[in-house]
Amino acid sequence: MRKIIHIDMDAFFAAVEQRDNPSLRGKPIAVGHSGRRGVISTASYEARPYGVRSALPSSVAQRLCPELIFVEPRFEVYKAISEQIRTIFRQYTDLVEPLSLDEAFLDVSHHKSATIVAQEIKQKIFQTTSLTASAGVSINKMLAKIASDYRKPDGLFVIPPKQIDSFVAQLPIEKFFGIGEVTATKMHRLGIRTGADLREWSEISLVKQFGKVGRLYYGYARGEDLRAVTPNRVRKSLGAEITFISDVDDREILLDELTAVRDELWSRIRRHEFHGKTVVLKIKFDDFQQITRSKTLPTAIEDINTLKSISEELLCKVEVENRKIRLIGLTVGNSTEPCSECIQLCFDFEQLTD
Ligand code: TTP
Ligand code: MG
Repeated sequence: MRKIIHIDMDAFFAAVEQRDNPSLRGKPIAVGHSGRRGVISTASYEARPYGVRSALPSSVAQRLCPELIFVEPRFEVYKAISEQIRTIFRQYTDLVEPLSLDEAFLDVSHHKSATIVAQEIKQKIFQTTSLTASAGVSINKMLAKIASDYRKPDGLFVIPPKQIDSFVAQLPIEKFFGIGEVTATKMHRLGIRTGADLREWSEISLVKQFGKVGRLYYGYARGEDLRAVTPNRVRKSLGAEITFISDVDDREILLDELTAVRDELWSRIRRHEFHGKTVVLKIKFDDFQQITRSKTLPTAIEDINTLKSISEELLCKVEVENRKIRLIGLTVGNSTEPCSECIQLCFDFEQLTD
């Protein structure tokens, strides 16, 4: 049996704004543009009793809650925090499936207690970001997602296997993950209001009413969801590169630069515990012509000396004499495809040759 956690930050954008501006704390705020055509991204918990919520036009929100304070979104800040929480998730499992900036599924089946992991993650998120998150714990994604919503904000709710049947039976169908407003309305029309009602329906009749997805609903009514937690980013390669402030035409200097790129790449490889067999050297000339040279080993590169000798060997294969070079890059991957995720090193040429 799997152990799945769903984590979701509370009033995410709004909580961040209240964190960073104490004068907004305890007040009804909406993150979004206040203009006539503006739409709200989210609202603080103080604004929600007025009916102010995500995706509402700003003008409507203002009418519902006259003292509502509008705050412009700061996406870079939300993205940075999202990265911070994902780093915490990865301390517990590789199987992290982010659904958006502020929520993710985690498969922690290899841990003894998913509940303790969820508690620890909530604590770490708070220590690191001063923000609260809610967590749901159960045996599959659907139940974990419902559970995280159940005790918001700052909640932790566990649906243990023995309680699944009774929990699902009393659950209003609009609370099921994946049943949106349109489906819920249709179900209401059919007299399906709770999990128990849904359970009365055979698989074939649900498919007749709702199409293929009816099969999923049939499982939902029984607390079943076989979907795996799938990390959506499969890293195919890691790379580093330098664009020179002024073009380089000296092999010795180029070798120095290659060393700097290689050291940066190696630290990334270690950080990501990446195992690649193919090294690709990329060189861009001053006329923007770009060439690559690559070598594939029978096994993954596990030490920096191998990376060093291969990268220098590849550089020897490039005719650089009498040509000006503006960029040098190295990638390690599993295939010979060029790097999709190279990073630009932020130091300039003069500093490197000191
Ligand atoms: P949610 O997790 O749906 O909402 P929330 O975190 O604000 O509140 P809750 O405590 O109920 O989880 O979405 C996360 C963020 O995504 C939210 O803060 C703002 C953004 N968002 C939008 O920009 N538009 C939308 O329609 C929704 C639903 C969210
Ligand atoms: Mg949220």
